[in-house]
Amino acid sequence: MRIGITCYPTYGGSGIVATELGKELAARGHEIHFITYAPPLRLRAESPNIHFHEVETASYPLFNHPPYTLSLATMMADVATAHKLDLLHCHYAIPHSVSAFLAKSMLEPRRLPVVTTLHGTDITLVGADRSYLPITRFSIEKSDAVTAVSQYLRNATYRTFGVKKEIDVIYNFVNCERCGSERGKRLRDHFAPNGERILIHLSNFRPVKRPVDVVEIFNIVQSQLPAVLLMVGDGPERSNAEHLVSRYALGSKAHFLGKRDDIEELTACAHLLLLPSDNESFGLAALEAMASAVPVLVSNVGGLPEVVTDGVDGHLVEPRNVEEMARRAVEILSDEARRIRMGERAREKARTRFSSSAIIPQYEELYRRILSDASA
Ligand code: GMT
Repeated sequence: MRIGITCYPTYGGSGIVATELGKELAARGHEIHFITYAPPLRLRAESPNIHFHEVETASYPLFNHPPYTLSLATMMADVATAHKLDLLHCHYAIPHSVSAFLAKSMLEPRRLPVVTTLHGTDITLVGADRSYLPITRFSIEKSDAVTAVSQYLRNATYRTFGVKKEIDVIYNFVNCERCGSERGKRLRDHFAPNGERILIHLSNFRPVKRPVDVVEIFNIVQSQLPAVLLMVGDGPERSNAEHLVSRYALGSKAHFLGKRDDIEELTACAHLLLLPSDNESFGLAALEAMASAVPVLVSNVGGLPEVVTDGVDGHLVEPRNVEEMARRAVEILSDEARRIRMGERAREKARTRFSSSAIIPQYEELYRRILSDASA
């Protein structure tokens, strides 16, 4: 199949899922065309089946905000025509599925099916803003197929938008062949030369991720056992988290690494991942850690209970309860045999339920379904 994929190319779960999906589909022989304003971050020239089309937005003194949505729609229609695309797959509803609807309308009577994958904040935050709600609902209803990355998100979409549309749940995935605890050895020696326990947090440091809580949790943990903290990513809450690190004089133990490309190695070097978010429709960072046999300590919110089983492959704790999170972290980190068992079960779950080999065929099946509807 020839598939156009649009996503946010910057750091963020939805862009990562879209990019990895494109790479997996290309490896299975599909022709993939990324259509977005910059090359997606995890995309490298790794397959002749992958193409990138940059959307440029012309500025003009009259435009207060250059109309990206329109430039994107035009590029989608152009690429669909020039490369005979079978369908467009949009990740994150706003504004991508609106642009796709425009592109599809421009090309009529030719039929160009549109798949929209909802990721989370496009529904729970942005889509629920009154000014965006009607157009998001419209773009969901106009998509030929809609998927959500968890049952939680599917239900939240029905609740928020009152749409009648059938929404398929297709969980996020991880390529288990690229993950493994052995990959973390070099970095473990580097960050924890004296055998300290390594805690890791990986996010875009938006307030919803609660990176300041991560520092609070770490402060309690390090008072009870030798530990270091790796803070990976960047975003608006980073300076608050850094400020707390200096207030607690944790500078030698807490490392802010910024945006990194070696996520698999970094995750694999950790003994525990912390994700104390206020909300998470799925929690891709948790899944990536689990695939490397790293147990996870996450909030009991959103789609996280669909990914993590409390007491089996990690722990689910009420958000903002830093004392309880710290207690659970110390419990996991002070019993290495139990921690390893949890990590093994985490890896097993990632492999059996969320591996690319389990999930990608679900997307392929969905594409086939809408293409056969389209030709009916
Ligand atoms: O988490 C973010 O802030 C980024 C956001 C995105 O769309 O890029 O992530 C959402 O999509 C990810 C991939 O499906 C999910 O793993 C995250 O849980 C979800 N974030 C939230 O729901 C807050």
